[in-house]
Amino acid sequence: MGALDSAVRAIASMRVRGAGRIARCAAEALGRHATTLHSNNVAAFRREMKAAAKKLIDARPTAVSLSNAVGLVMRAMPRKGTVEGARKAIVCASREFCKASDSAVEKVGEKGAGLVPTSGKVMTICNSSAVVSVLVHAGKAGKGFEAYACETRPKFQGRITARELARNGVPTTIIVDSASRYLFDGVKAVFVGADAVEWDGSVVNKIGTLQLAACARDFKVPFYVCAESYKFCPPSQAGARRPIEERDPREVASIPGVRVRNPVFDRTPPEMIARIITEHGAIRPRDTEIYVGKHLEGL
Ligand code: RI2
Repeated sequence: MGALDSAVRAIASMRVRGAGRIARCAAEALGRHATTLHSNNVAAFRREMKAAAKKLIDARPTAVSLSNAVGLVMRAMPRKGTVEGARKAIVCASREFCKASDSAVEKVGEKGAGLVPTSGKVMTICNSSAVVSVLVHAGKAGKGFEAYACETRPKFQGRITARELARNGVPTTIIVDSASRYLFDGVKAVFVGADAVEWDGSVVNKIGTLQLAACARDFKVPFYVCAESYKFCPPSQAGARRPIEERDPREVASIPGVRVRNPVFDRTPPEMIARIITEHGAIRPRDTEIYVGKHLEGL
């Protein structure tokens, strides 16, 4: 199997997962794919690259980071000139995206650490590298909070979070998702990642996120979303909602005669979100359109 198809398969099967990681995996795959093409001219090269881009975007439907990453790499490709020139442009844009993405995760960590409480519990769900970055930065800065990681059925990505935090010295407790409300007493803030931030500041993230937002609202504690700029829906998607992926029911259960549903994301409305922490600083959800206009122009 070629590098492109193996990346598509890794993303679709969730062997590579997390909105940032799938974005970087797709960008890298485009770079590698460009080096394998033997197109006779730029038009043919562009056609083949476009087909590859579509395959990658179709691998998972919800995380807008995937189509943004692909879009950012593809727009570097010239319409004219030599195949070599076009190839170089793609390889270079692919590297640039991955470098900028790694640095954005780091910056979200630095900017978000200041919002982490100095004591009490901080709750999170799933595995977000942006959230882990925030909590690890806060832990290193000497904040004495304790992280509560929801295990995140059905794929248990919360266990990855728990391992990553513990490895970095953050005191961490793992709980089943349904224990989150019972154990919410003492939670001072919730931090979650994002697969997509829509034009109005609504956030699409791992299923169960909305329940944590409701707990945060009821207990009057801030609910923070950690999202690099490429998790925001581009201006071309203003007014549109991201499709919510429903995966194979067998990930949840197989019971004869019983229908199983497996939606893997939910949508938290802007009024339940205190701030969205980006690599450019923390913004209010209602300022999403302004932010997108500044940082995702042309996508
Ligand atoms: P980072 C994940 O989706 C989770 O929903 C997580 O919050 C989000 O991506 C962002 O992750 P999945 O791929 O980019 O596990 O912050 O379905 O790592």
